[in-house]
Amino acid sequence: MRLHAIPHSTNVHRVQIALALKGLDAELVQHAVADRSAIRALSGQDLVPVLETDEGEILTDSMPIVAWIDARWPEPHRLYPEDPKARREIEAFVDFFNFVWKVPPNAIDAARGTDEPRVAGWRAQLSAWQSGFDALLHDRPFLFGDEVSAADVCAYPFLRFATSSDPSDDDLFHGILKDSLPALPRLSAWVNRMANTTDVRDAKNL
Ligand SMILES: N[C@@H](CCC(=O)N[C@@H](CS)C(=O)NCC(=O)O)C(=O)O
Repeated sequence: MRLHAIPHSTNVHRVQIALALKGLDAELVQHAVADRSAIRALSGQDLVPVLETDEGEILTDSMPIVAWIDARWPEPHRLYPEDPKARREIEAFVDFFNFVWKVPPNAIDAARGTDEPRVAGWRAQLSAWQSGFDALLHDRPFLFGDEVSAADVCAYPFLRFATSSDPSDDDLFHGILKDSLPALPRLSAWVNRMANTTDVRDAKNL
């Protein structure tokens, strides 16, 4: 398999984590941020991740790629549980994260320097959601239970910036996350747990 990426991509990181959890390897193909021509030629769109499977399929969009990996390699355990109720809860979390949670960081990016009251409002929203994630971790190690699930894979590449102190990471979007996400205790412990569980090395270069 070949995984197409750009440097510092949070959405690529999700796929790398899923591959690591399944004990799989994929060749990482890094593209320049400013030149998406090869990605477009391969997949018909400009965004990463793009996964080229061994059968020659071209897959786009991080969480559908994670779901594809999970269905194809269910061992050592499912990231999307087979039980329909548990699966639906995790799918709902993933939809919330992709379609709702991602709005404020992008809005902060757009409004920064021009509309500080709105920026403060978006930051307050992100901070409140941190408390909600922290509450999910009461008495359990991962967001939806005792095992890592697709919810953890979805959120970790973004929420890990709550505890990041890497001065060499000058990515603008990561800076917004660092400034906006309080490092609450259970959430910080989860970030460490995820880093150890997934064992994805060199994550800052993804
Ligand atoms: N829904 C897509 C979003 C992919 C996405 O936004 N990828 C970013 C990198 S993290 C990208 O390619 N951005 C380039 C751009 O916006 O020009 C997914 O989850 O994979």
